[in-house]
Amino acid sequence: RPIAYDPAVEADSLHSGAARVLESNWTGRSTVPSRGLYPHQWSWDSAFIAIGLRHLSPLRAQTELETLLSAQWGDGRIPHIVFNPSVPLDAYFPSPDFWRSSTAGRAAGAPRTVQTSGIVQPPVHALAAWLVHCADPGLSHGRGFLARVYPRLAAWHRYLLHRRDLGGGGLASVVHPWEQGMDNSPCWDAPLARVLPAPARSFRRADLDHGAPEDRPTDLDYGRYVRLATDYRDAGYADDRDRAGRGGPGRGAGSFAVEDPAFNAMLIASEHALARIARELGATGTARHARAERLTTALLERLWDPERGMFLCRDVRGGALVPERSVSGLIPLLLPTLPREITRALVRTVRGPHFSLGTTTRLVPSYDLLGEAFDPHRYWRGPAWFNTAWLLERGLRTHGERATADQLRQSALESAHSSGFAEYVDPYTGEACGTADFSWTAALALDLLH
Ligand code: 9YW
Repeated sequence: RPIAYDPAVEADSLHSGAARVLESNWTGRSTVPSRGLYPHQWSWDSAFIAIGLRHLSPLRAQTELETLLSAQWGDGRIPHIVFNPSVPLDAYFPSPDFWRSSTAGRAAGAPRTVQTSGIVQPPVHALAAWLVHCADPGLSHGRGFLARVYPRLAAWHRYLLHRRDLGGGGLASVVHPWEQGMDNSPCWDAPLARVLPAPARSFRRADLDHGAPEDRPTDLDYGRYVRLATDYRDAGYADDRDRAGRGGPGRGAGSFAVEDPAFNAMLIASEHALARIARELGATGTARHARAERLTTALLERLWDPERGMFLCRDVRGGALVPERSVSGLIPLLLPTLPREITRALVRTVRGPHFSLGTTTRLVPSYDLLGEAFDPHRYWRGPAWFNTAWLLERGLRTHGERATADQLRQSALESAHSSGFAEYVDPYTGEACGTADFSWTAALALDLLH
């Protein structure tokens, strides 16, 4: 049921509440997603956090991204977690002694002085860097912010476009559900079914110390996550395409490879942002815009489903599209140069019965309301998240869908506030799920407020 809300009265307290969350989750060089559940630095969290932090302190926002980029590997990958050495090993699983980045990742150029995971997360960083720059161009120029981050962001995109084109069609693949960021999305059920789960007794989940089991992925999911990560680590985190195909179903590194619409849309949006950064630094940026266009064409060719009116995931190992509707398939709305008939279809789908934005749902659910696997409380199998709301709001605005964008913005602000900056919410009621005082919820609410 919608909660009574007076925007004028609430804006102040929303602003100060969000600032308080970001202040208390700041560690000095970066921001943790949540003090209890996620006590390290996460890659795409930091990008979203920087986007909000720029309104409070452009310097802290720049530092957030610089800290993340200083943990970049020699092959260009930005790790999905940068570990804080002062946090006890058992506070989060998988911990640094599981990933063993500085030894197992040596051939891939893992840093020696900082411990990280060996997988990646969605490449929203160049977009974040550009937005952070725009918040205070004077400070940015003075500190040489863009000049310092540009080569690292370019290497990151090079890694994804060259080492991760596992399907050979020009798009980047993820090799683990954690890489795409929507850990237990029903889109992974079929591709993951090929993966032999690691025995439950071989690891200890720390997440259940903080989250309700019915809001979190299952033990069986975790067994498969652990197997995939272990195999990738034991293969030295190598992304060689031939090796990736060899393990065969159920065993060996490379049994999971998926082309995901949101991951690739963020890459494309970031490539456009890199073009702007290049121009700001005195280059033309033309080649980057052209590459973004080629990627947009590949996205349409490989992942668009005209019948469902949205993008789907491609299971690279199985060789087919995954017939599940996830919010991921709506996020390409973010792209400025999509053909008009595609954006129209996406807007119809967002408002239609599978996502029901503006009719029965307040925010966009992470998964198909009519899908068999839908669960309004279980993590990425139905609940609404604030980063996807932010991406969609931006997409709707980009394509002139002002009324729907305004509506989504208003609901996101209300839900962020009334849920205590929850990690995610029930898409129908806005009821808080997961952990409270979640950093990207606070940061993106702050950004939507401005
Ligand atoms: C986990 C930190 C991360 C997010 C992911 C989200 C979750 C980690 O938390 O994954 O232990 O489940 O799925 O997108 O970056 O906020």
